[in-house]
Amino acid sequence: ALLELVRYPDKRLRKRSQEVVAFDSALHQLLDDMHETMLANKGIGLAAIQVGVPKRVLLVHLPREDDTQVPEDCLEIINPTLMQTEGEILWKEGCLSVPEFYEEVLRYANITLGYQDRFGNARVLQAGELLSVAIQHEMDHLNGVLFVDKLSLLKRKKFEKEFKRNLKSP
Ligand code: QAP
Ligand code: CO
Repeated sequence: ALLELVRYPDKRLRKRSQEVVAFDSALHQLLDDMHETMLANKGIGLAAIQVGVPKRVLLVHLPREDDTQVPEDCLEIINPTLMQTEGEILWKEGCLSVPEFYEEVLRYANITLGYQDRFGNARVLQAGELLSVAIQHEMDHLNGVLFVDKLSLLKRKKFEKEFKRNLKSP
């Protein structure tokens, strides 16, 4: 089913999400509904709290060279932990919970990630570039952090200004 997106400045986006302990059919349904919701909104990444569920669950589904999103490419990441990081990279980010705003954020260039899949199996993933950035962005959601929190003071002011303007004339 299609779920409703939680948007800034909703307080739920500031919650710390809880570890998943049950890898059951309810979790699988959540993952499937999150995927449907992400694709319907033209997203490439989504954390569970963005649909109002405070669990440490995220999806990253990057498009291929021809810009299509192929179902088997979707990464389902549960209870992630950063095991290793390397370098820095500036990437222009957006977020389904902060529509129509895009700005550059400083991230680790390469990461090694430990996580669990939908069945609770432990996995390790190495990522660079966009995949690395997307995972870091979604992991921040699990701790109640948004990409706009990571902007320089000047760019944060620009965001606040645009947000207030959009409130008046959406
Ligand atoms: C997070 O972001 C991300 O404003 C995923 O109007 C960001 O899917 C990963 C979106 C940057 C890697 C790099 C945003 C869709 C989607 C919007 C998204 C919008 C429609 C954002
Ligand atoms: Co986001």
